[in-house]
Amino acid sequence: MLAPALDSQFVREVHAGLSGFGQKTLPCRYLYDSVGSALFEAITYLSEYGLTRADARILQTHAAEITGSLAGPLAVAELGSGSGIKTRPLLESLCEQQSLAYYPIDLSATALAQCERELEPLAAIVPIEKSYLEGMSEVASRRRAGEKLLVLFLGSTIGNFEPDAAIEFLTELRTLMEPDDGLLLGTDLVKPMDRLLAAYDDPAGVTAAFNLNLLARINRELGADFNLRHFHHEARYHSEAQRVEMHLRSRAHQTVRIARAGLCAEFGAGETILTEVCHKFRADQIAGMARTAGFHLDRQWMEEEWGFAESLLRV
Ligand code: AVI
Repeated sequence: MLAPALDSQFVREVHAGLSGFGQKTLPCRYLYDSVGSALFEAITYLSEYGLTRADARILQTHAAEITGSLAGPLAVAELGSGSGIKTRPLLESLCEQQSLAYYPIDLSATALAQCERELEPLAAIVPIEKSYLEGMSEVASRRRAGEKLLVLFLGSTIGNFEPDAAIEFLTELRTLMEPDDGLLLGTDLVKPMDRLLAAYDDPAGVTAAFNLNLLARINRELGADFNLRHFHHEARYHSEAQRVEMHLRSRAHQTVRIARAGLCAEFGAGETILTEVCHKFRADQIAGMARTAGFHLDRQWMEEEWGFAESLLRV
């Protein structure tokens, strides 16, 4: 049985990730509290991090083609809407053809409010403050007979899943969709290691601050006493796994007390906490991943300058 202190999922996951032997880990979704979300937004403006701009360029340039194959009554659901800025060209193109229902799904009420402000006149916006799959169940229950659904999963967030979990997630998503529905999936492509390492360890230290804020969040919310100066940010690239890993490396042997988790976590000098995995894809792998999850690849748009793909998958 869990001790009474382990009463929230955050507490339980921090406890599980930082106790015991082996690689310490923390789930990457906890990077995004209000400070972390603001720091992530800042990352998207860094010259070293071209991912978000490449994603937006594809949507801007190819909006009409992307939406052209989706005639008929349509609803759009977006997983992790963020501010909604990137989505604007797609909605603009779609609302020229018809009136539109748009369901942004996000755990952050702040992001949903911002998204509503950004996109309000373009569509009937129904914000859903839930996890992606819970939100999608709600969308499935609200859709009208004969209405097709376009699901947007942009920004290469799929790359932050472990490969098996990505397939499992896409498979579950597919069960909430109907024949002829579309999934627009954004994926960052494999590129030279020096570019990737600069993107995840920028010289201004914004990504370092984003990563270290996770420890600050545990201090704030769980009464821990992490000294942030005793850890440093590290980005590693594993070419075989095609992924960047973000770690927090302990500068010395130390013990950290996490009051609400009832835990004293010990860190050896040089020991790391794995906080995020960011997979990079080759075009053929995207089609394979789609097939395994029960989709087929209908069309694909590439951005060559940074190296990003937008794929329209069909159920
Ligand atoms: C949200 N996600 C797609 C980002 C990425 O590139 O994997 C998160 C990120 N982590 C550090 N920089 C950006």
